[in-house]
Amino acid sequence: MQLGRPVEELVRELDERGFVPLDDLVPEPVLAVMRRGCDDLIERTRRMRHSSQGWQLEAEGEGGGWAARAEGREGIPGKVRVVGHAHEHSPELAKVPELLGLNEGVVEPLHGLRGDFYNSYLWAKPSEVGSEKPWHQDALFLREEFYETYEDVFTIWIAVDDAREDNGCLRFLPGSHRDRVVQEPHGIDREDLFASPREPSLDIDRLWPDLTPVTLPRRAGSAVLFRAFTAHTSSANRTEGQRRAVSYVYSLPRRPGTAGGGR
Ligand SMILES: O=C(O)CCC(=O)C(=O)O
Repeated sequence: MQLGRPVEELVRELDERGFVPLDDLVPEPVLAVMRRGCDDLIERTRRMRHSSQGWQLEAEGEGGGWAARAEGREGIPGKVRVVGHAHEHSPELAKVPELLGLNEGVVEPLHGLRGDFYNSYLWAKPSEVGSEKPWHQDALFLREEFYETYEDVFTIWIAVDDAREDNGCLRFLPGSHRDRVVQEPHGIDREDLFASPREPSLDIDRLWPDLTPVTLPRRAGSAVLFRAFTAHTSSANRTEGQRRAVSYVYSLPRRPGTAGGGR
């Protein structure tokens, strides 16, 4: 696997900023496999009316697809926002980590140990109605017990289409990971996150007044790797094209000599 830059440089940048771009990570034949996997999952949602926890459709009205799912309202068939456990539903997306050698070629060099595969997601950001993903830290979704075995996660987010500012590329808040504090969004029940009609959303100006967000467009086949505490967001997609992406998440075992139990 070609990371394109010296590993020490990537590790330093990841430590300082909480994310690191990985340019041209995916060769065209593997990107073709990913496109097929995404298309197949999206096609299946044409027959869906309601979201489940794993398959979230976009929806009209306040709070978009997140609120509609929590309130049992109908979503828009074929306009899927996110599919969790994507590898369990798509043989194509399931084989990508192996095809790319993500664990031995990316996780191990950057963490020092291989990770444990945790989950994969299709982030479909469909045309016209693709909704904003508010500022959040993925650590919010990890339980306390996680830190007994693991110290963090690496999410490897891969653009399947060009991700631009106008169709909802990711934005990051460099340095927001440093304190390893999970910031709890207002109005959220931590024990039952998915029941809340309000999607977790952080007020980054109040929480991190000294940090400045950066917007990170990615060409199809390029990726970004980020940590669990790194605050990030993506804006809405009002364009006529979709902005598909797939993320592969690895839990990072504690390295020898680092403290166990809790963050
Ligand atoms: O792709 C997106 O729009 C959001 C991705 C995201 O928030 C994540 O991978 O945690």
